[in-house]
Amino acid sequence: MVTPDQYSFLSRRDQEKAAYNDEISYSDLSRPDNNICGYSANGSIPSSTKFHSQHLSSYEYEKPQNLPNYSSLHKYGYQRYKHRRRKSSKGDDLHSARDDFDEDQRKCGVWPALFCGFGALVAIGLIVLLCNYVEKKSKIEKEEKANLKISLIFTDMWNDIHLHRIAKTIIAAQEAAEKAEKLPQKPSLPLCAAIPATLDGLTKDVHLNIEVDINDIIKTHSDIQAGGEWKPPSCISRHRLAIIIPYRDRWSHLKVLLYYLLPVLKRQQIHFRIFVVEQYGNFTFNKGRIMNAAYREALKMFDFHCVTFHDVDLVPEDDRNIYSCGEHPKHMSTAIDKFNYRLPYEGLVGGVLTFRVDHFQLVNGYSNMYWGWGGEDDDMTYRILARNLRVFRSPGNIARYKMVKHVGRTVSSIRLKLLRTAAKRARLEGLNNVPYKLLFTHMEKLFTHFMVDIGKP
Ligand code: NGS
Repeated sequence: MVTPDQYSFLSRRDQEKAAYNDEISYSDLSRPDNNICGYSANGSIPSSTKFHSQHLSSYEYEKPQNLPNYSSLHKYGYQRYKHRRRKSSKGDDLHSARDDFDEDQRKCGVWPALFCGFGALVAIGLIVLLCNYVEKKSKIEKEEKANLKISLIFTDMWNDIHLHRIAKTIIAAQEAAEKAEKLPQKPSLPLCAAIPATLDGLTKDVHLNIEVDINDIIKTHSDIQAGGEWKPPSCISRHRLAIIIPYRDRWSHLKVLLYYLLPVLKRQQIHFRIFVVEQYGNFTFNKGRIMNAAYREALKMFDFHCVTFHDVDLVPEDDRNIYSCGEHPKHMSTAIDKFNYRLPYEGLVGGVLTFRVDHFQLVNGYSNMYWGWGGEDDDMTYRILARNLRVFRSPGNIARYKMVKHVGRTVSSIRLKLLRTAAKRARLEGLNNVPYKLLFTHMEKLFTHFMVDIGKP
């Protein structure tokens, strides 16, 4: 026999078997199955069942009568065939428990079924909706992911390109910086003093008859660059000067000049370059033309702002006479030994004359018309004055020169006549239309040598 407690622990099938085999001790069954309506999941008893259980406590359970075979029992469930006979407290038989049970089933069985069916439909509907929602969402997510992936690809590509450019710029900058670091960094030099402390002043040691070896001069001035350029190593010069020396067959004079002039220029801390311009051929000398030609050629080779036209036969004696240019053209050979260190006449600018570049161009250079000795320097005086410039003269006590004696110069026969029209011709002929042909340029150790063909008179 199975007690009700044991019965409750049996599986549904075993419970049905026990019931079928009549192995339940009904007398010990104090309370009925409270799951009559089948929807008391949490142990709470539906109102109709509660009512029954209250009454069932006093019920007498009877052995089931006329039980169907096990298969039909299994099919319809034990509860539907459990016969109960209810007795009132007064002992009256009211009606069979089966009637109650059937009534309960009518009350409880239809609505739950409908409710369950409706619930199932709702659940199925919800599931279908949920599935659609999930499916759509996953589809959207997939598309979004795909789009995102594409956009990310393009973004990555763009970033790559952009970053590549930035990286290239950075690398180039780094390389430039590294390169700049590797280059020797020259410390910025101070400006040279206006009156250098290296000046010696007047020297009595100028000797024009000395024998000078050009190689000795070159050795002494090995710091002069080929072409005759030099600048002070310890300061930035205040003056970039081109010295133009008109030349013909005066090699001995030139050597003496270089011998004395180069140390003077260095002590004066001038950034200079020396140009020796030679007239080609044996035609009469025209100093004006070759000086104009040399000026034009020198401008192509050296960035200068002062230019000195220097006779080859004049040697400086005093380094305080600075080879610089200023507000007016400067006549530097004021005092020549030949003239007892006095100016022979007021308008003389011959010998050594320094111009600012713009001044020389303003006066249109030298006249091209003076063939032979004399007159071209006096013509320049007129040009300077015609342009409202004055001639600045270095003081005679420092503007001292010695002149090498020379003979055999061809004198210009028309020089005085030309001088009458000097001011008028200044704009018409000169630097602007000097006829010449540069035959060669030699970069000598101590100077640049121009050979020019200026034609003939
Ligand atoms: C003048 C010349 C100048 C010359 C000066 C000094 O007479 O060209 O002597 O010459 N003027 C004329 O002939 C018109 S010097 O003795 O220094 O050779 O510069």
